[in-house]
Amino acid sequence: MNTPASPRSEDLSVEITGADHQIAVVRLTRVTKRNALSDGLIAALRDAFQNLPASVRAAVLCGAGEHFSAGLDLSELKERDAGQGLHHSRGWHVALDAIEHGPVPVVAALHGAVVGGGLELAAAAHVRVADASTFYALPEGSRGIFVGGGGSVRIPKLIGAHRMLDMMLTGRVYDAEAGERLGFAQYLVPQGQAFARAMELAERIATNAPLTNYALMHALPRIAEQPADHGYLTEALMAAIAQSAPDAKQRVRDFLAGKEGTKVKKA
Ligand code: 1HE
Repeated sequence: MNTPASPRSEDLSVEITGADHQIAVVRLTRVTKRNALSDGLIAALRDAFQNLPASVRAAVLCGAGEHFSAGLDLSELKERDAGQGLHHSRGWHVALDAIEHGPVPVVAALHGAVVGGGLELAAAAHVRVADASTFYALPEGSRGIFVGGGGSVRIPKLIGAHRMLDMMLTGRVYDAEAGERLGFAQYLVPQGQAFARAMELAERIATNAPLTNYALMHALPRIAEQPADHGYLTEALMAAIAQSAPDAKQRVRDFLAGKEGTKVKKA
């Protein structure tokens, strides 16, 4: 068995900000190692997302320095045998699941290298904003390893299995523009603006009804994997629960009363 790593809280900062403390900013701060994801940093990410304060309605995940993340800490790889490698990967699954299936939507602000395990981490977020300096790669093939942080499940959902296969076989690197076209990021912004845009989006997400956000994060991806008739039933159950929340009823009343700011506006 692997000895569980102690969380390296000095490599991660968690700041609760925004009106009513509704936004958590979770920042990788291992700048000198390009935010390479050590066991301790993965444990710190897991703890941060499993213990968000109840006031938080949305989170922004970002990296300090020139890069979002250089992926797995390769200096730790050389010490692992097969059994330890298995448990290591399972540890990543728990940490990244705390992001994808946690209590609130997560917006990732990407820049520079989004590479290997860094891309696996970004893929666990719900919305990705990339600035023009962003590049995406999966160099595992050339390092003699495999993805281990849920990337083989999440990345094909973003860009298709055939493109992921090509990236891993050939070492292909996608730039920010191609990455947005393919589906790595939903937003592409000028260099240096990913964090500000991610904060705007998180603040907007935080104004939604919490139960609807929860349904979007937890039911929508599962419905996509269900046979159609199961999906319709899950959708109907989720719709019934979401619309019966007192908060939802008030929102509809506000619109019908013509309250300021409730109309859908052209972008
Ligand atoms: C690292 C790592 C790392 C940097 N593990 N130490 N990931 C990779 O194969 C990517 C490897 N990294 C790079 O290709 C480059 O570092 C970058 C393109 C990301 C950035 O380049 P640059 O010029 O800004 O930085 P640098 O000079 O290469 O690195 C600065 C320091 O960070 C240096 O250490 P120093 O002590 O010599 O200063 C690097 O060794 C260190 N560093 N990246 C450890 N990844 C769940 S399985 C997931 C499997 C994977 O993620 S495989 C992909 C691993």
